[in-house]
Amino acid sequence: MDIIYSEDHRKRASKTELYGGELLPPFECPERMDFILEAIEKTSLGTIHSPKDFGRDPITAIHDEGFVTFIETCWQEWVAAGFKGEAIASVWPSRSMPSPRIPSFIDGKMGYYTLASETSISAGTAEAAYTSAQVALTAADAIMKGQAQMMFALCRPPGHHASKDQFGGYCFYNNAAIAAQHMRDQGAAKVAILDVDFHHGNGTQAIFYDRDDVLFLSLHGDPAEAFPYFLGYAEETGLGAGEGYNVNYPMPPKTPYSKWSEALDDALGRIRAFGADSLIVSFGADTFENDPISFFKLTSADFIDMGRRIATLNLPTLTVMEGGYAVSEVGTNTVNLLLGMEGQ
Ligand code: SP5
Ligand code: ZN
Repeated sequence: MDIIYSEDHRKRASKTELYGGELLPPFECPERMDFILEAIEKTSLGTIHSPKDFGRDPITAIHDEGFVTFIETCWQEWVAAGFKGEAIASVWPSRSMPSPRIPSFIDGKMGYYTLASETSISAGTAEAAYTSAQVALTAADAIMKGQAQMMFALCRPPGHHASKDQFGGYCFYNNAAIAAQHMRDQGAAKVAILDVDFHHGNGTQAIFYDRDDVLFLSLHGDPAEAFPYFLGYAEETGLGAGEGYNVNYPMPPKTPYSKWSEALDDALGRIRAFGADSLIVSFGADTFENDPISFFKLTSADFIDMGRRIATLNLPTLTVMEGGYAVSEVGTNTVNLLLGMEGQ
């Protein structure tokens, strides 16, 4: 399976994550890619290619124009305001002040466009996020041109928490959603997005919630106990034309693969019943038992089986990298999934 990857992700090198009231080095760091590249090099998985540039239009096909402009200009405005740290939101249009207005001052704009304040914006974030979307688009495009049945988009920063007009959860542009829309525009009638990152893919769910042409399924830590807390419950099944096209599998702490894979099998059955003609896997290695911020109990070997089961769908498949944090196994586990998909 060929891989699309760009060194531009290193431009996203934020120094701070708001975690438990402290500003710590971010879990979502450039070294994650080094672990994955190192593991890929040890296999004969495929060739690594640089992304093409599809421009800004496929990004604004999913994201609000004002939001994209905000991502592009946030850091400059933050610095110009005289702030010394990285850009972090501190006030929101919350339940008791639900204003639809977009403030003109950057501190207010931050609140409008942020969904979770653990994620700081810093120099180079916009450029890295732009290229990450191009990585997903390039891989999707190769599949749609029939150049490959399976592709791996080694995206960083990740994307599945980013909604139409909000960033957070380490995500800025929703790479999987952007790729899904590109597939639709290139002739795929029905696209399924299977999100197996530990966290619920709230951004992807929200983006496609009222649509019946993109089926979204997510296996994740129960939002009552895990980020993003405010979306990802089983009763969220879609809206309007999208009713029945959103499927959530929240699972409790310590869920082992024996339980997790029952949900996977159910999801695969629904993808078959939907009649998807292409599949996007939002893949996070943070379901691993030793992930520093998650609570499932998958082992490295489980990722091989996961890949094998997904491959039984026999669909053109784009795997998009989402989360999975700085333990060296993030490389092994990612490669295991891909090898499993290839039937190895
Ligand atoms: C792409 C992705 O995986 N984003 C995840 C964003 C999670 N950010 C919030 C992390 C808070 C973790 N709290 C866990 C407590 C562990 N003891
Ligand atoms: Zn995650």
